[in-house]
Amino acid sequence: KAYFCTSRKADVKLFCTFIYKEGKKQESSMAGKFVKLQHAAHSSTCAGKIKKLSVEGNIAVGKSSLLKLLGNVFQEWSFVGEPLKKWQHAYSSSSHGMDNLLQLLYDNPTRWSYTFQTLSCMTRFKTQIDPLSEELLKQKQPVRVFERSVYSDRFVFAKTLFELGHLNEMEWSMYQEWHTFLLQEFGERAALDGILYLHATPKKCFQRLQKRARKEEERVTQQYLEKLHDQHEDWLRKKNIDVHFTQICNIPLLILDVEEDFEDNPLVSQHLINKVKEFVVSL
Ligand code: UDP
Ligand code: DCM
Ligand code: MG
Repeated sequence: KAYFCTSRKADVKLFCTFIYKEGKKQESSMAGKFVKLQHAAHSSTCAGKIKKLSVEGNIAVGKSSLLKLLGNVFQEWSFVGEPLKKWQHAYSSSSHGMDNLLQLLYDNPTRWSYTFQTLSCMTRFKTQIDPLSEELLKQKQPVRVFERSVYSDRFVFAKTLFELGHLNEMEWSMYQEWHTFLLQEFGERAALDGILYLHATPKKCFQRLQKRARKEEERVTQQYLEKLHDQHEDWLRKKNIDVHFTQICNIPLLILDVEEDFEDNPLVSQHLINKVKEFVVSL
């Protein structure tokens, strides 16, 4: 009972000791219960269920900038940026200057798309099911905001790379199979309560991409952003792609128009903040 209200390490330890002393037979059935309780503690606190959101949108539309803006206002919320560093420095000990998977992806997409999408989705899964911190658990109404999700990994990026011929039939089938399996296994823990969809024209995203000037993205074309834009629209607005995961089918969606710069623009920023606040309260 105590465990539903807190995930403090001491409580977990007590529970485990109890399981151990009860002997082998008890151990397995209690361990099963423990795992269930542990899952419940991932999403519940004494006061209420955590609200988990992802910020979706094209490359360079302004997702990280929005997270930063929200972080300044809602300091008690938890924010999880994309694990980009892990993609730029993947397994460096085993390679010779070959550890920047983002660079490899754009240099030779047909060779590296499957590898990249495997790593990006794996790192994302890990962060999306991460247990809540003690600090977050203490809050009356905890909120966690992710930059992108395992859903956009599949329904935007992997799908696009397949349609462009960079994932072959076998790689796309394998990807879908393990992605579906992981969602079946971790579905509840990876579930989201809402999506913030940042919308701007591909032209604007391309301008922002050039302004940011990430060296790995030098080869990214506006045409590629147009394809990703259409994929977002199909998935989130038109809802005409086959998303067979119940957790994501009818998820509340807030579409934010960010064509106009919000960075360093207090009026536009305040408008976005108000909209996000209203949306989160409504969930
Ligand atoms: N940016 C901008 N105006 C905005 C929001 C973002 O000029 O209103 C710039 C930001 O400074 C960065 C680039 O656009 O140089 C891409 O933004 P971000 O990294 O936030 O995009 P993401 O890829 O995370 O969506
Ligand atoms: N990216 C990708 N596939 C994914 C997720 C991200 O190819 N499943 C790429 C797109 C961007 C970079 O990673 O080049 C990070 O995205 P952003 O700049 O939108 O934050
Ligand atoms: Mg970003």
